[in-house]
Amino acid sequence: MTTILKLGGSVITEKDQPETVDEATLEQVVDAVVDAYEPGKFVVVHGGGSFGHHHAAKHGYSKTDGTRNATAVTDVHRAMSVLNDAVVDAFQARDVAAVPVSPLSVARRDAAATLSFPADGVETALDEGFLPVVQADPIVQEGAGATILSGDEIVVTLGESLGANRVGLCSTVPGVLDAEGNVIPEIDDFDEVASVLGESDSTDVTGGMAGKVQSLLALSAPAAIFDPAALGPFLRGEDVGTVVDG
Ligand code: IP8
Repeated sequence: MTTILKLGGSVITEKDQPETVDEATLEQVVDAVVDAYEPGKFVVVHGGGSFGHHHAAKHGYSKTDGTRNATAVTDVHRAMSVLNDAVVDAFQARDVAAVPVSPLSVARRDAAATLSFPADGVETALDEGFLPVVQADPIVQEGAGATILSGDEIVVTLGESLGANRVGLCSTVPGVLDAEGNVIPEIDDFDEVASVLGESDSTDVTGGMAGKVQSLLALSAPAAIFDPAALGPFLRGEDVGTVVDG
């Protein structure tokens, strides 16, 4: 049983303060993972929050619009690596053998924007008892320079290649909300919820909740979107938040 958990950038950073970790929430979510942790069975992915998105926005590139400016690539990558260090260090401080994984060195999109992210390094890391902590990152794209690879896309591609049984996205909201603000328990069709999937509330170059749901509908395994309060129950096997099952 392999679990892939994405820690949303908005959860573990102060999204409106550039390059600031939300230390209290990071500690809280790492504690919840450590309580359920089994070596070789978990992959953690994290998004950009205030470390990645504002650099990407400043340089004018995104998941779909590329750049050939090398500084644009390194500005985002280095900021994301600082955040990755904070997550890895939080796990190591709890005696979990967390190691960093950076897609920039191995992933690419082809000219049709189809993603390829070889997972053999992550698989070997799992077999060796490590906890891979994978950062959202810029990656190269044929014909476009570099584009942003979101944590949601990483969850989907690794979820497929590792045959993950449980996929969770820990977000700042308790799930996908309907027009009245209630959590939608299950989504299996994007068109049914398109009208309520609003814009993200901060600078977000990868599509906010709509992008999240679209990515997750492409995944074979069901994926849950929930907030930090539901992380412990999710890891204990309970149904929480919104389940996206394409
Ligand atoms: O926060 C994009 O990942 P997300 C992060 O998962 C960057 O959408 C590098 C801007």
